[in-house]
Amino acid sequence: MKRTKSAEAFELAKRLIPGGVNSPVRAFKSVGGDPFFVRKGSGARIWDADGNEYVDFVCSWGPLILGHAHPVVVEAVTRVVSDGMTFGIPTERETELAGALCDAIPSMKKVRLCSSGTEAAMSGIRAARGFTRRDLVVKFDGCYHGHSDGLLAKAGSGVATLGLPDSAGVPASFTSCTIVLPYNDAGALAACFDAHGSKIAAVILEPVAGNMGVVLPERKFLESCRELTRSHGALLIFDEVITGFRICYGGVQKILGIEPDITVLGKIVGGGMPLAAYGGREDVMNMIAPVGPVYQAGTLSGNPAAVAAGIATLSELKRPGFYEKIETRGRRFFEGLVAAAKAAGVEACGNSIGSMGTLFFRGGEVKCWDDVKKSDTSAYARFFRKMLERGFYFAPSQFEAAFVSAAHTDADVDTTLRAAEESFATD
Ligand code: HOZ
Repeated sequence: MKRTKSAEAFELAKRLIPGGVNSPVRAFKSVGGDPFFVRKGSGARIWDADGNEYVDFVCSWGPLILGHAHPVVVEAVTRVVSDGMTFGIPTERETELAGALCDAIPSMKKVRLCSSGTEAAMSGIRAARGFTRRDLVVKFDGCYHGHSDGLLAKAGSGVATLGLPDSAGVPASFTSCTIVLPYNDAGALAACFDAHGSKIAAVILEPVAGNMGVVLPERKFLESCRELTRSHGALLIFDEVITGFRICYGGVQKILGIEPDITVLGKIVGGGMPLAAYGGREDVMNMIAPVGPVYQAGTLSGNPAAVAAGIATLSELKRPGFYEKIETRGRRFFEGLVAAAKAAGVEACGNSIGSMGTLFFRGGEVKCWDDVKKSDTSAYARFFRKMLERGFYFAPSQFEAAFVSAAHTDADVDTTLRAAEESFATD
């Protein structure tokens, strides 16, 4: 595959943009080589600056559950932007989207729209601290809740990919209120509450982790999160930026049967535009200004184009059988990847739920970051490069999820699995 135009674009970008990318996860640092530059997307496919075509399993890191440039979403956005791109004044559609989110997620009685998952998670925590009048926040190793200062402690996603324990530029005092525990470890959480229970404002977690690769929660762990927060007067925050509307219409909390006090949303709810949200209990959300004293704001919050994309996307997700279909395809895809690896004698295991999953290059089971980090990242890098050469784009990191969209067909799954078999056979 020739990528000369991408190479030129990258050289130019590097002169003007740190690392040539506007988010570190876009660099191919851990898989070798340089990123390609994309020009166009349609359905399950993207095309780079040199005209190479790829089947896309990154889907912009999760938002594109309908695939690229879905006509209903494009039409909705086009219609809205011709009437004005931003007002900084309330619009009726914001209430419509808020209503759709609260209807879909029963634990969400009120919701505030903002522009990014980072902002939503940061603001959800601020609401919890304001409500409880406590400072400590518990997060879990390998979970990623955006790049706000206090949450850049043992974070997943690009932080894990680059092997950073935390981030320079964050004063130690900012993370001194963050306690990091192992995911799926109910005992460690109980011990933490024994020691600091009266000072903990919130426990925040991805109820299904997607930012260290996909890691599924154990029932007992989730129940402990709920019971311990409740009994100690702390709040439970589910970061459903990835899982919201990914596994079912609403949060994965619906399937898990556990209700948090606050839910953080992003990605799919913005239909590919910059939109995120946090919401939950009415008494907690009434802490937010202008009703209460917790300040959070944004010029582009509830942006008309982003709201239109979100509403259009949710309306498509409501179609009967949408999730059943995508789940069946996802299962076949992720089980097929693991089977292909094993058949070729490659040590691998997989975690998946619905249309999101990760193939880990290690045997055994993966239940927490300590398990994830024992994966053979060089083997993942070889897999990534071989698949890319064949026209299949996976995340450029072992520590991320792959996504199947409604635009991926059974034939896409078949050709990808055949390419994976070839890649493993030549490893
Ligand atoms: N949650 C995304 C990847 N796990 C973040 C994407 C980004 O940082 O650009």
